[in-house]
Amino acid sequence: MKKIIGTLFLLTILSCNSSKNKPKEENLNEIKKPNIVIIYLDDLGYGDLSSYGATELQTPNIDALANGGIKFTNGYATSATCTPSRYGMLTGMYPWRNKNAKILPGTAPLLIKTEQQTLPKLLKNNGYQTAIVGKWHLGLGTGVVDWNQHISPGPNEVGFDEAYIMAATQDRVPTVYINNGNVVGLDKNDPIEVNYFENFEGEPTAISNPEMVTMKWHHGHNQSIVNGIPRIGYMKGGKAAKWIDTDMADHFLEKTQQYVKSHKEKPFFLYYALQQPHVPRTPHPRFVGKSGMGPRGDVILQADWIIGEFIKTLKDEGILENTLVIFTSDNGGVLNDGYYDDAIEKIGKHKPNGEFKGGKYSIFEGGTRVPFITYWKGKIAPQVSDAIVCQIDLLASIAQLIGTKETSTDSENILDVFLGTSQKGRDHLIIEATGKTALRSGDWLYIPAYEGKNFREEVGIEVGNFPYEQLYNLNDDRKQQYNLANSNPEKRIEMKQLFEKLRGKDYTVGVKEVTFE
Ligand code: NG6
Ligand code: CA
Repeated sequence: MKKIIGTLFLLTILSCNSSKNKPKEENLNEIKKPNIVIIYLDDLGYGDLSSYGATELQTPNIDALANGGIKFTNGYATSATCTPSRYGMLTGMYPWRNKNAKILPGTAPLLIKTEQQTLPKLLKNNGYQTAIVGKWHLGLGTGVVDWNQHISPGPNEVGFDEAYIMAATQDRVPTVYINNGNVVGLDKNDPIEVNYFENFEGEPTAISNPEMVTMKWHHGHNQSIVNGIPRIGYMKGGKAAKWIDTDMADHFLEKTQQYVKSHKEKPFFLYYALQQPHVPRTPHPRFVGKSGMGPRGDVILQADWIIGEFIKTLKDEGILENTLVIFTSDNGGVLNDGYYDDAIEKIGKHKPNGEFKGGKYSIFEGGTRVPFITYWKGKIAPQVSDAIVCQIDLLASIAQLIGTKETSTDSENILDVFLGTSQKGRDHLIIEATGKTALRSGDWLYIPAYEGKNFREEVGIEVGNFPYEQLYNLNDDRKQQYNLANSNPEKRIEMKQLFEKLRGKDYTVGVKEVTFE
């Protein structure tokens, strides 16, 4: 019944929309399909937005989406790190089904199989133009990549018509933009070489030449130096192609604005993957010092401004009312992720992950519970939703939105929830943090016993490993302070059984300790 109401609602809004635009008959199908934009932040925590409770940072542009759309309070990334979350969102498959879905080096091969179903492929096959601008971090090529030739397979081979990306992360080499498989601005006489195991002879690193470093490394991040920032991995050559860190956010914004302007005549899907507030945090000079919280706060303010500009572009181009905007983040927040950048010293009262325990890398809620907003001007009624939703569900839900079905993955069709006509989200969800998995079902969270340390000194985060089972009621105990595994054995056993049914009994196989240098 709810499905029927949802579908009726959608048909009504689509027909309202099309009658308002008075489309020509032959354009009817295309105009009926809304544009879809996913704005995806990197390491933005649940508590980093004023609409999600931050008092020390003001994020008015993102708040406008949260307040004008659906603000989900139980919205999840699949994972507490980047690569697996992006893999889950784009393929609709739980990342723990793919043993290689873990934080990838810049030289990793493409993680998504070219024959695999993906969100951009689904949309492309249904008449959409598709594009990614921003962070990729899902591998490129099939083994050894020659960065001086056309790089393939990559995003273009898994469904994106257009791909303007950075290969991995802002802290990993190669520090260049790649446009549809070609390094932007490459001088063929200065070829790029990349290696994650050994340095190139004579190339400076943060260890050999600490005087060249302007942002000090704390753990890891002591290899090649680019723009004074020491990175993960070694890189040689490509001088003219290297990005300017402080310009990156504006650069990606410009690319998305150009894309919107030149593709607005037909429906498009744009995956806009901002690099902020991941390390190294490099605000443009006009945002430096604006937050009083150091670079981490500054880049959040910059990202908020950028998103405001992007939404303004949709508006100015007259397509805001025909665009579904989804805003979320790939994992929870972290303060010290490898550089000394005042994130800890200047944090004050701010809580990047709100009241949730843990953060990035953590199986506690701070790792995967993230801001999650759906916004569709004039179509989605503003509201707060406590339904459990996950980024993995976008595939099947968007399939429904465009009038098709997608049932072959872990993705659940909860379109009604994303459009706000139902509050009934997922019954259960498996979340993941650096290979370790846990079960959310209803109000409950079950974490099996795992080996390894709970507290990661380097990042200052409790990741949730204990040699005994944990059971929390997230409704009564949002901070995960009371482990009820012993006092409520019935629930624990019920959760464990469901977990093992969904996940399989060999869930510790292949789970390795993540170590930081
Ligand atoms: C870790 C990096 C961290 C960050 C992370 C990936 C070290 C010591 N730490 O290995 O700085 O780059 O990988 O972050 O190298 S993610 O958001 O892309 O998952
Ligand atoms: Ca991330």
